[in-house]
Amino acid sequence: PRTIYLQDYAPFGWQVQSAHLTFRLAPEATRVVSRLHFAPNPGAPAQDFFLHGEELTLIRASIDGEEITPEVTPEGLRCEVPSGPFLFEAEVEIAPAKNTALEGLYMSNGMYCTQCEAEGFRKITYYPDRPDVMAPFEVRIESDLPVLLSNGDKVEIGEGFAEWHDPWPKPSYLFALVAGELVNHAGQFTTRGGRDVELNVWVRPGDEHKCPFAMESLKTSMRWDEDVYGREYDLDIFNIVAVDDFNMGAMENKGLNIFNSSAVLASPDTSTDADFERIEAIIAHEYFHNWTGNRITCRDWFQLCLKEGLTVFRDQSFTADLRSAPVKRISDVLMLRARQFPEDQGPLAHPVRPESFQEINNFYTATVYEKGAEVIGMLKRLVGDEDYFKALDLYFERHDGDAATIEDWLAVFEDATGRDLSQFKRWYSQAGTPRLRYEESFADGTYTLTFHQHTPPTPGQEEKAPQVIPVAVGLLGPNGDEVVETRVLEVTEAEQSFSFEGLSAQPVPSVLRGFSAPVVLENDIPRETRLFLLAHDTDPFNRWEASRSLARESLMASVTEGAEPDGAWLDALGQVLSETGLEPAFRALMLGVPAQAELARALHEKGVTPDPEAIWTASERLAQTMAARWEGMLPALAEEAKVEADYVPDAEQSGKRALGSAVLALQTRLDGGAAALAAFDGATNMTQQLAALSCLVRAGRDKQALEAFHAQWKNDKLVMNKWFGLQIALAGPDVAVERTEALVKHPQFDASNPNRFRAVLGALAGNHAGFHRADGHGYRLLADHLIDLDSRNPQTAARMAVAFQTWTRYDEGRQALMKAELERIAAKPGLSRDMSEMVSRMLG
Ligand code: BAL
Ligand code: ZN
Repeated sequence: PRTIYLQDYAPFGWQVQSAHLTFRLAPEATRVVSRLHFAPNPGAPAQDFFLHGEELTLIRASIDGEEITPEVTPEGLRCEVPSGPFLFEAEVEIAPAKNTALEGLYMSNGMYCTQCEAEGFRKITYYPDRPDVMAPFEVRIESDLPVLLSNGDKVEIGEGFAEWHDPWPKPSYLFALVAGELVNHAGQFTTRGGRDVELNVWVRPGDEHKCPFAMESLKTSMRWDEDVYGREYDLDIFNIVAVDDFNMGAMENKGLNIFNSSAVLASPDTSTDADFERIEAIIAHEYFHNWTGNRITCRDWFQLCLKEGLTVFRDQSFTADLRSAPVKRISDVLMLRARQFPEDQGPLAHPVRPESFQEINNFYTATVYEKGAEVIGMLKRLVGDEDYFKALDLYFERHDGDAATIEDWLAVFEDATGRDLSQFKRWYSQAGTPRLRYEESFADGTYTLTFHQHTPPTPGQEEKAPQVIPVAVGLLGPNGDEVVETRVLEVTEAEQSFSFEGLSAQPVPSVLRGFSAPVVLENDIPRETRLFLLAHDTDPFNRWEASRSLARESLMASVTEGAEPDGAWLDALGQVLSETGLEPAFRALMLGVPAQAELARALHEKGVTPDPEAIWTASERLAQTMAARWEGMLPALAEEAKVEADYVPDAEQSGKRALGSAVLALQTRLDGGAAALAAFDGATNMTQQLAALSCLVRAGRDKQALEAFHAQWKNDKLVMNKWFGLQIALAGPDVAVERTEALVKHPQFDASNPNRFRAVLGALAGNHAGFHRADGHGYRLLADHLIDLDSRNPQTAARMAVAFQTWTRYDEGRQALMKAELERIAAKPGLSRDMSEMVSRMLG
């Protein structure tokens, strides 16, 4: 396959002055008639006229009314064109019902929908399908279906047709069309500038009751973007549509966001608190794209982080504002470490702005999204809030309507703040997680911290230069009082010292507060110091971090030396758990212990080959010890976690339920499932029901509860995904593979639905000890299903192949087995470009 390079960027030779599309919808033979007004692009180099187009049947084409016979290849169409402006017209035929890749125009449960990012529009018609070509679109849809939607504002809706006009020039990846038997949950929003906006959440009949939360989240997002970023909505209508078959979470198409139904439908009976929070965040994320992505888009796909990193950062800030900022930060870091660190530290490592790709779909990664958001967070920390918003105002003013680059983004910050960001730019170009270490000295009242940084090599990048690392530091006195409040130190050199004067005694440092940079802190901080920070740190993140690292070390000692869980840590943590002044959600997080995959990574970093079975055993033992040690405390915690009021998925109630679920998990270790059975029977919402079911699965007492759950929810696809996933994700290592094998034969398993596929095979990949079973059956099962899915839906298959990215971490036997599966996938005739790129990168 061809590799595309950032350095080869060249503008398209023409502008599209307007795009007019007519769709005559039919499942097997949809006709798309396009009328595109082109004019030469004055700044572009000379080039052939080439339009992207894949899997299209060309019916006819003309230029200025004259029929032409273009040269058609599997990638597109080439023809001679006049030297001035011209009208290009074409008619093509496509088969949405046969589109299993879910890119372009496809069908889901009898409805038509589209997914065009990144390069799906070329499966709809011939077009310069690249983000720097922007045009206003007029769309006419002809169909007997009752609801016909596209981007922008309504022009006319009549019997069997609808016409839409989007006045905002947009790239083709933001095009959307929906047609189906849908019902709307309607709402209204008046912007602060006085524009009345019609809001709709469109769903299949029967799902109406699952819409109100999404609608409220949308309004809250619209208000927040006005209040915090000064950004208003710019059309008279905003539509959201829920679709069952969708590769991603959701898509920010201009004025017509299309959502995976899992990211929009919510009700207390069927959704957990975590689902509600996720839905709120995704609604916000897609809405925020209207400015960061749509009004200002990306020049090319290498700049994907320009819109995604910024928009993730914006949705994270939104959730932090609405809920608990410390809890949100800890959750985000957990996610970053679970998903982005393995990527950054393995064969798939790539810069936040990659420099080459074969298939752009493979770069919708945790690095582009989550590390991309961390980079924005660091920039804000470095320049301060006031200058950050000054720079953002300038960004919106200067680049509205542009397809911009990272260079544009950084120039805005340089111009608004006077800072030189040339070194900071390395965060965009250097892959890998920087390592940071510090040394302390104290003399004559002066305390000095000396930092050392380095970044290990990553594929294609042997040498790394020092990066700008904002390190938030506070100092605590020997009695636990804070003697120096949080200060952001800018570490820019490989080695660099910072002094604090006028101290009466040697302080205890609290370093990297709030996880101020996405780095690995390599210090072996003494256990006593961590216990001290756990007890006294005023920074909630570092308080949590102290406990987490003690947990990690305790578990690692268990794995490598068979050590008992660390009693001093458990006692100190017990103290924290009984601090009723601390919010329940925070205490619930404190009760979490490192995931088994996190331990595997930590062991690997220490030069120890991780043994998945030993890690599982140590984790189980720790949970058992926690329960026994805190037995006396559990009833009081359970009492505190009780919610008497009607169900609301807000931070306060969710926090209490999270604490209650964590307590129930410990209780189950003591009573073998009695309390969990009672909780399951008495559950009044999905959060409680699923928490109880999880406990029963872990305890191996799940048969009846799983049957009851199935009987209750067999007709609800989203809830059934939980049923499928849970019993694999939480199964013991000896049964996870067998359960997966049984569930893929279940009549309700449907590999063509990405949510169901991920629920089942993703759960297997996430069950560390089960997936890494020594005989390799887990590997083989996943590979079988990836090969099968790749022929129909390469995008989802390739993304799930990352389960193999850590293969070199394990023992020789497992390495050989995983490598063999990767090679088996690679050898499959007709393998997609998506999968072939992923597998070859992992094999190195
Ligand atoms: N642009 C793809 C989906 C999202 O990041 O919002
Ligand atoms: Zn996004």
